[in-house]
Amino acid sequence: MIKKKDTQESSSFDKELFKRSVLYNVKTLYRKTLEEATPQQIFQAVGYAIKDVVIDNWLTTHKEYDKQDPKTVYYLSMEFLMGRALGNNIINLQAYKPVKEAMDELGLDLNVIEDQEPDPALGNGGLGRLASCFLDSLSTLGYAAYGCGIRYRYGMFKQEIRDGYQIEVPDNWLVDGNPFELRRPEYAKEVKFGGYVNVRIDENGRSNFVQEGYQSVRAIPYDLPIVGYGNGIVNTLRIWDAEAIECFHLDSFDKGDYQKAVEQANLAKNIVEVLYPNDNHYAGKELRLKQQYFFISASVQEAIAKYMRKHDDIRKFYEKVTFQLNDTHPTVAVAELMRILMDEYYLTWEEAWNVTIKTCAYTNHTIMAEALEKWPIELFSRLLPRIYQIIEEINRRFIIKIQEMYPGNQEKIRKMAIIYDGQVKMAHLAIAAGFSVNGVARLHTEILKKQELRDFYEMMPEKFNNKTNGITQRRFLLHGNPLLADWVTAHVGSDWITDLPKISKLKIYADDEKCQQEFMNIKYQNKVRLAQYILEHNGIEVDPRSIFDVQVKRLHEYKRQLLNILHVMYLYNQLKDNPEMEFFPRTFIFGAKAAAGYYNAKMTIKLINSVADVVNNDPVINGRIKVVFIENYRVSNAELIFAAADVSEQISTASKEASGTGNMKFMLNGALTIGTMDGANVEIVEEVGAENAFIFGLSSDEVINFENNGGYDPTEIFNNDPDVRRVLMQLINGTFAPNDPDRFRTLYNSLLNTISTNKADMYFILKDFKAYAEAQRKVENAYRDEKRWARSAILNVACSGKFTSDRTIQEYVDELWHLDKVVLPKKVVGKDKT
Ligand code: TH1
Repeated sequence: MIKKKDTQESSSFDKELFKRSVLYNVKTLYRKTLEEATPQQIFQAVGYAIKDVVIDNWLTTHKEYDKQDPKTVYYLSMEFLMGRALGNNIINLQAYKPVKEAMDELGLDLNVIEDQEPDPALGNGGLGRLASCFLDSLSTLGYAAYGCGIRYRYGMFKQEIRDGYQIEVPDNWLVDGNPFELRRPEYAKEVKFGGYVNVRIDENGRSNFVQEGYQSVRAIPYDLPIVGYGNGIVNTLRIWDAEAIECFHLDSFDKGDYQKAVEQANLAKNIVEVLYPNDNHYAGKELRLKQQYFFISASVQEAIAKYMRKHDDIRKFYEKVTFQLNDTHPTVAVAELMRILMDEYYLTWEEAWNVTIKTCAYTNHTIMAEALEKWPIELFSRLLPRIYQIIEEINRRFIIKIQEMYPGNQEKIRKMAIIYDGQVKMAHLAIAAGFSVNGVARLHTEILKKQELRDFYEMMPEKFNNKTNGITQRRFLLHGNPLLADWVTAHVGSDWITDLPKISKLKIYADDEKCQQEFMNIKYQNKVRLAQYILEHNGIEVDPRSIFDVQVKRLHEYKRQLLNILHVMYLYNQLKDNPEMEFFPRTFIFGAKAAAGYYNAKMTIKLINSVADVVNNDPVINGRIKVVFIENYRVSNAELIFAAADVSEQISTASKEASGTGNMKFMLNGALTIGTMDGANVEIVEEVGAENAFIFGLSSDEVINFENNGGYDPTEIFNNDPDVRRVLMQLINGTFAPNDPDRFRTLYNSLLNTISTNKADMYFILKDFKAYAEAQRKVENAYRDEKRWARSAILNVACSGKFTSDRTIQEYVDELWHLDKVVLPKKVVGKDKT
């Protein structure tokens, strides 16, 4: 094995001090020796020891920010899907080797300790994980940034599979305490809900809008350190907890109102209780709007207070601050900023508007209609009366602008107004008030401009831009796949860790047979590691020599897990008919959480598990097809899964997946993509070449065309294609549900029945089926040629440079945020440049 260069490790890390720190923590936290401590207690002790190291850098960073006063981005997001912090912090401190040695010397296994940490899962999927990758990149690139979000008591639910069905179990991630967080009660903020708006004359004789008769909660910030890689920079993820206000500011009329006090206490308890487990879907719940305003009001108040500690002219706020809105969920920030500027700093409307439109920018992550946030006026104005008033005025002025541009055009107002048809449309507000509207992949941005947001683009083309998503190679290669990381470093040096495009130097090794063998051997070892995990968690034995074909992502109809499992059923039928046919053994691996109330998604999970039961145990199949559903897919097991994948399933209905980011993680780990020309797949194929991927199916234009003309007729395919017909009939004839043949009727209906769903096969599964099966045949043939496969896989790694979130963040900085780069004084920077 080639020896790894040691340039990735810090020379400044004091191993002996660290060991003493761990022992001391075990003693003072638990009154125990190392031998007596439980694994969880040892994790806590190690966590606190790491935090100790981080804290020094955190302090220095903020001292330096104070001195240099750099412009700061506030990344406002309802979701941060952070994943475990311990291993990541150690990696970014460049201390993995000494910490591992320290643990070895104490008789501890660092992997086992890392496994004790609960995944902080304060997000659903791609949107929340993107926010977390962005924070990693911001720190690593040396930009001043805050992530602002909610400290949900319960994050994304834990998924258990019982009898093949998903069961949701509460994720009490804070039970054992979080060693990395810092409670900051000195920065608490009051957030007000309800009541009514009054005009008051203040002591200076100015008339002023005030909210009265409200209920309020206290927002308490908890800070989590975001450690930059090897540069000593530590930014902050600030997540807000809610506490009841014990002495409330009620009017004299309400004093002693016991009922109100109880309601106020309940409000505080409920508001941060749980993350809504809906990905790409808007449910319109009142509590969700409360959550949004809660963390936005607290974050905006704090951003302004922090600015005013150093500056005196609030009119220049935008010179030092940008608010990036992660989808429309934080869009009330626009009105909250206006409110504070006018009601608390006495700016005129025009002055406040000038600040607001230069501060706020909006990222769109989806064109799915069901994800659009539209709040009923009644609910919105009752909960946020002053905010609603301000939005009404923004709307009034926006409509005037529309009329100036399109005189007499009522249609434009109907389509573009912020308030219309009894609803407040958050996307329209974000577009009207932001200086930027960006999509998250080139194709997605083009669809926004040409279709979804066409009217807005025509009116304000200068606001629209693309920022193709990215991922952090530090978590998804350096931490998640140490074997491949070391191999890459041995061949091209360690620059890729902070400069991913350098990984392209691997290209020259793609045709080198020795390198191909080494690469395939590493992939094999990672497959053995995952096979072990599957055996432990599923009790299923899988063959690491089979093709590992993986689809892991949220369960959603547009992502088409159903297409994947229908194809497995089709392969099963083929092998049953013709047991002697040539067939390369394949393991189909799924991992996905379904929103708790999403029936078709949950039944798809049941179907996958039912097919698994039949196929895995059929002697005719004899292990040549295995189907595995990995329970509780989350960031920590994702790292194992990407490392072990041969085939990456990215098979969304073209136009529906705005970007995807899992696709990039697979590529970075040397899996080949089978996918549609959707989202960032387009750019992945552009980088790696179509010959190193398996592209199939309708294009986004074709899909949109069908949709604009009332869909297509799947019955024709059903009638004319016996293979498809057989698979569909198996959904309703008990093949996979002998005791309840009707179990999958709803899935069958979603594909064929125009009566119950109005539109059949809205996601073009039957339309794309044949092309998918053909692409899968090509996958199998390609895999038989091991050298060719290895070459393609190495090229996927080598061409993944574009998809680092470092590149994405640099584009945001250069084109939108214009942040100042911060450099720390030499002594705190841990990086050993030898
Ligand atoms: C996802 C998109 O579906 C995905 O394509 C993209 O890569 C990712 O965002 C990051 O940009 C979205 N997640 C959500 C979650 C909610 C609402 C809308 C979207 S879009 C709750």
